[in-house]
Amino acid sequence: MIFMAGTAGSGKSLLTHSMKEWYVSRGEDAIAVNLDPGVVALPYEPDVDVRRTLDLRDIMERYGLGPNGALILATDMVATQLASIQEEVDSYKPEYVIVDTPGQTELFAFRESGEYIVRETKADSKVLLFLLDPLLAHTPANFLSLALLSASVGLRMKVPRISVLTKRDIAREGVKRIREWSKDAAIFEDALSSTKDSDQYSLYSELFRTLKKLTFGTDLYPVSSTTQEGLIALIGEIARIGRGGEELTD
Ligand SMILES: Nc1nc2c(ncn2[C@@H]2O[C@H](COP(=O)(O)OP(=O)(O)OP(=O)(O)O)[C@@H](O)[C@H]2O)c(=O)[nH]1
Ligand SMILES: [Mg+2]
Repeated sequence: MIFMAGTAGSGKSLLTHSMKEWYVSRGEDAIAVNLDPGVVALPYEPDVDVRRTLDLRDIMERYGLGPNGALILATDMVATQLASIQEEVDSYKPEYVIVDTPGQTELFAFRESGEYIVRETKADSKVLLFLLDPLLAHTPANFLSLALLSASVGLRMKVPRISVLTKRDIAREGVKRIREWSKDAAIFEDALSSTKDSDQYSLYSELFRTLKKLTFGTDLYPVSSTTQEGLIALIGEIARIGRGGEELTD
């Protein structure tokens, strides 16, 4: 089971679409699950969709809530429906379940309900993809903020996490730079020293070095959901985690 997490607009829904297409085109049974009760349009046809039982407008009226309050309540209500969602998922007998989560990642990642869903769903293996938008992570300080968010989501969810750089087709230079920063603290610090954030140099570099320890050496996987570049490497890593971390031997 593959959970998508990441800031609003980072590419969760399009990657859900692209990965499902990839698996299905290779004859694998894959389904897409939408856990976002507030989404209006999706780039894929969800096989399981919480919007079939949770109507945001109805929740707003019934509980006298505004759109944000209703979205929080609806996201929490998803957890109460986990048994029926699981039943629906299982009825497909899928090999891969790709789970798209609410746009505002804190609704899923920082509330008890999100943790509960990830913990209590039954699957042979689980992995969380944390999507980083290179257009947002374009300065060392922004990259650090997103990497911190990725690490804290990983700590909370307690399942293997892969950090994914999305939109590589439209941010090639940015993706290259970010990968260099992520691999080498000295390159990150060098880039940081020439930005307006350099007054926070020692704090940022200390955070960055702590983060490198926290992420346990996980690499950043650059992908494009539009051209499918990088998808094979990402899917290979998901498969490796699914096998319990073994390397392919042939
Ligand atoms: N060129 C390009 N555009 C992308 C890629 N991934 C996502 N996008 C675009 O980025 C925008 C946001 O993508 P979504 O998949 O909706 O992102 P999301 O994280 O699901 O967003 P919310 O659920 O609304 O927070 C859309 O306009 C996508 O078409 C990519 O790999 N390449
Ligand atoms: Mg989305």
